[in-house]
Amino acid sequence: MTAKPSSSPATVGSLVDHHLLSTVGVAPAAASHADVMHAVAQVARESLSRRWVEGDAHDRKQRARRVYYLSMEFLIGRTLGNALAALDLEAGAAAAAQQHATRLEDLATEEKDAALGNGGLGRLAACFLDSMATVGLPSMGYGIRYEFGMFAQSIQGGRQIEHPDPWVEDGTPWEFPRSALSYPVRFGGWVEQAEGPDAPPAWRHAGEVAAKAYDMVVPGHGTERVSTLRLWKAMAPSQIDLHAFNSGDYARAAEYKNEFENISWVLYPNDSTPAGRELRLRQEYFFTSASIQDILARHLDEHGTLANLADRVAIHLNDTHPAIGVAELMRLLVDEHRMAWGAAWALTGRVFSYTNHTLMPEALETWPVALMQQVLPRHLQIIFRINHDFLADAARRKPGDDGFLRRLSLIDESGERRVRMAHLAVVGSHKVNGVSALHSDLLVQTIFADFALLWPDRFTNMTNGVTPRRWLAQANPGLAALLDQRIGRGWRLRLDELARLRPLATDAAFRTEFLAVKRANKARLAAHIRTSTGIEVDPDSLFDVQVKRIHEYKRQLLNVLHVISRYQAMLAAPDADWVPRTVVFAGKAASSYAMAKNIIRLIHDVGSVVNHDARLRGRLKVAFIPNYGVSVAEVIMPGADLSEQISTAGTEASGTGNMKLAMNGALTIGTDDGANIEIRQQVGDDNIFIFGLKTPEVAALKNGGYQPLRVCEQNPVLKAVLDAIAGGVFSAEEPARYRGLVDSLLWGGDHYLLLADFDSYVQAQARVDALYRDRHAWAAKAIANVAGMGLFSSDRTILEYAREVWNIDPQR
Ligand code: 26W
Repeated sequence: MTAKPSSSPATVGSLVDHHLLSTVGVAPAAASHADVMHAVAQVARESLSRRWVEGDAHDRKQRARRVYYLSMEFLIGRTLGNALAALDLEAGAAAAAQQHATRLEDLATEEKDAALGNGGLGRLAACFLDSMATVGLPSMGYGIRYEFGMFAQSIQGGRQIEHPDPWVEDGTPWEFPRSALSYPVRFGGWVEQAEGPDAPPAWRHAGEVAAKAYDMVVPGHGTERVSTLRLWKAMAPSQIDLHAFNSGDYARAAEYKNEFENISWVLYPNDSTPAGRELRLRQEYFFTSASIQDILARHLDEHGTLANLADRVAIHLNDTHPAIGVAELMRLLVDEHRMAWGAAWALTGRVFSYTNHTLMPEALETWPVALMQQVLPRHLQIIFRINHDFLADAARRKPGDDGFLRRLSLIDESGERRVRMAHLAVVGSHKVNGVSALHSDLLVQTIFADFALLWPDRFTNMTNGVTPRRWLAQANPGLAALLDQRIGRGWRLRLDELARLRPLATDAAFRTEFLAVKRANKARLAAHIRTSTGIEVDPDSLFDVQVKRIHEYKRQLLNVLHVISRYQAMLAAPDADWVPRTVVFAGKAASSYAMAKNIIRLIHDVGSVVNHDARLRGRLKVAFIPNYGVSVAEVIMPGADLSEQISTAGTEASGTGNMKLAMNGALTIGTDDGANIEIRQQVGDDNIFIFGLKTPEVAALKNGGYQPLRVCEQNPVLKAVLDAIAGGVFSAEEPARYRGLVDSLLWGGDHYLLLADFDSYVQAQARVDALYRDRHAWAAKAIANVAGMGLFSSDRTILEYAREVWNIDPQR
C-alpha cells in the first residue's frame, strides 16, 4: 500500500504540531500525552470530515435507499486506534507519538471509552456501524447522546461500587454538533377529537423539548466511505419559561430546564430487566421521534413526497426500545402530513423491521396503559386503533378463539393493562429476526408462536457477528501480524479467508509461533490484572475467562462452584499434578440486581481464600477484573485460553463475546445455547467442549418436577461445595453471608439449573485440563477455532440484513 501524501509520517507529524498549537492550545514541546492524543485525533478528524462531506453529497445526489438503525445504545469504546487504522494513518501517528517521546498505544489509553450501552445489544450496534460503513451501505445510526454513560465499576471490600461516567465532560474530538439541526419532541396533555371527517385529532401537548443533533463519524475500512451516528441531546426550548428567568426566579427557571433536559442525562444501567420508569419511556420516545422527524425531513428534501417513503427508507428497531416509532410514524403521516390511515399503515409496515435480543420473559418491555395515556396520549390512541384493526383481521383466521386473540393483543389485559411493545414491533414490521439460529427458532416456537401462525414469512434469523477490525486487528496486533504473514491481509475485509489457516493447525512451526503470540498476550493480561487488582497470576497457567454482564442465567455462579470443587480437590491431593489455572471474571451487575452483586462478592471472597492458600502453591488463582467495558475487553480477549459460555440452554439469545474469544484463539467450554451451537458447527465437535442439558432437556426437566435437593444429595462433590459456601468457609467474618444464595439453589428451585449441569460441567473441565497438558495439541485446536470464525464477521451479518431485511445494495 503506498501512503498518500497526507499520511506520510512527516506530514502527520507536522499536522499534529499544528493542532497542538491551534486546536489544543499548547506548545508542542510542552504537550502532555493527553494533548498529543487530542492533536492526533484532530488530524484524523479532518480526514474523516472530508470523506464524510463527499460521501454525503454522493448519497444525496443518488437519492440512495438508506437504512436507519435506531438503537437506545451504542457501546463504541475508544475511537482513535480504529480511526487511524481506517485512514491508514497508523505509521504516521506512531512516528508523531515518538517525536513526543511516547508510543501510540500509550496515547490511545488517554481516550475515554464512549460507553453508551450496557452490554451485548449496545456493542452489537457499534459493530454494525463499523460494518455498514465498511461494506458501503447507505446508512445512519440514531441514538441518545447520554451525558453519563454506563457507570464505572470499582470494587471495595469485594463489593461493586458504581461511579458516574461523565465521558463527554471535557469534550470529545469525535463529535460534530449540528447546532442548526433540532426537532421539537412533545409530551403529555390530551387529544381533542377531530373537527370534521377529514381532519385528524389534535394533540394538545403539555410540554415540549428540543432534540439537538450531535454527529459522530464512523469510518469504513478499506473504503473512503464513512457512516454517521446521530445522537440526540435534550434541550429545553429556548423560549421556555422566559417569564421566570426575566423575573429573576432562577431556581424555577432551572427546575423547568432540568425537567426537560434530564431526558438525555443518563443511560439506564439495566440490561434485561425493564426499568419501568416514566423517564425511560420519555427517553425512548424522545430519540425515536427526533430520528423519524429527521428521516422524513431528509426524504421530503430529496423526493418532495412521502408517497414513495418505503421505497427509499428502511428503519430498523434494535429491540423494542424504539418500538414506539411504529405509532410515531403513523402519527406523523396521519396527523401532520394528512395521509389516509390505510395508506400510512401500508407504508409503515414496509418501512420497519425489528430484532428481538432476548427471550427472558422479565426482559420483554411493557408499559402501563395509564402511564402511556399520561405521557403519550395520542400514541396510545393510535396503538388502540392498530390493535383493533389487527385483532379484527386475526379473528377471521381463528373465529371464536378468544385465547388466540388475547395472546396476540397489543394490550396485556391479565392484570393492570399494559402495552406490549414486542407485539407493536411485530405488527408494525415486515421482518422480525432473532440473533442466532436457535434463538430465532425459539422465538417462533414460544413468544411469537401465534404471530408466526398468521405470518410465517415475517420471521427470520440473522446470526450476530463482530467486527474483525476491532476484535482481531486492533485488539490482537501479534496474532494479526502472524495472520498477515501466513494468509495475507485480506481477512480484515473477508474474514472467511481465515479458513486458509486450517492446514496450519498441523504445522508445528506455526503452532510454536501461535503459542508465542498467545503467551505475550497473556503476559499483557497478567500485567493488567496486577495493576487493576494487585493479584499476581502466572502467564503459563491456563487462563480461564468468563467476561460478560453478571446475570443468573449466564451462570457465573456455576463457574464459581467449579472453582470451589477444584480447590477442595487440590487440598485433598496437594501433591497431585494439577494443571495450573487462572480463573478470570469481569462484568458489571445492574445497580439494583441484588443477586448479581452478591455473586460479585462471592467471587471476591472465594478469590481471597484461594489466592492466599499456600498449599496450592499458586496453581489456582481467581481474579475479578474491575470495570469491564470495550477497552478492558480488548486486553482480555487476546489473552484467554478458555472461553466460558455456560448459560442455561435456551436463555442466551446469541452471545458475541463467545465469537470474540474464539477469534482470538480461545477454546470454548459451553452449553448448547445461542451462537455456541453455530460456533461448534464451524469449528467441529472436536475443537470445543460442549456440556450440559440441551434446550428440550431443560424444558423437560422443568416440566417433570426438578428437584435440586436430590441432585445435591446424590453428588458428594457438589454437596461439599455448597456446604462450604453456606457454612462460611469463604466468609469467616460473617458465616451466614451466602446462606440465602445457597438456599436459592437448594430450596428456591434453582431456576437456571446450575445443580443439574454441575457434574457435566466439572467433567468437561477435566477434559480441558487433559488437553492443556499437551500445548501443541491445544494449539492445534485453538488454531482450528480461529480458522472457523469466518462466519462471525459482522460484515456477513450486515450483508444478510441488507439483502433479506432492508433490500439495500451495498455501494463499496
Ligand atoms: C428494557 C430492559 C432491557 C434492556 C436491554 C431488556 C433487554 C435488553 C437487551 C435485549 C439485553 C441484551 O443486550 N441482549 C443481548 O443481545 C446480544 C446481541 O444480540 C446477544 O448476543 C445476547 O445474547 C443478548 O443477551
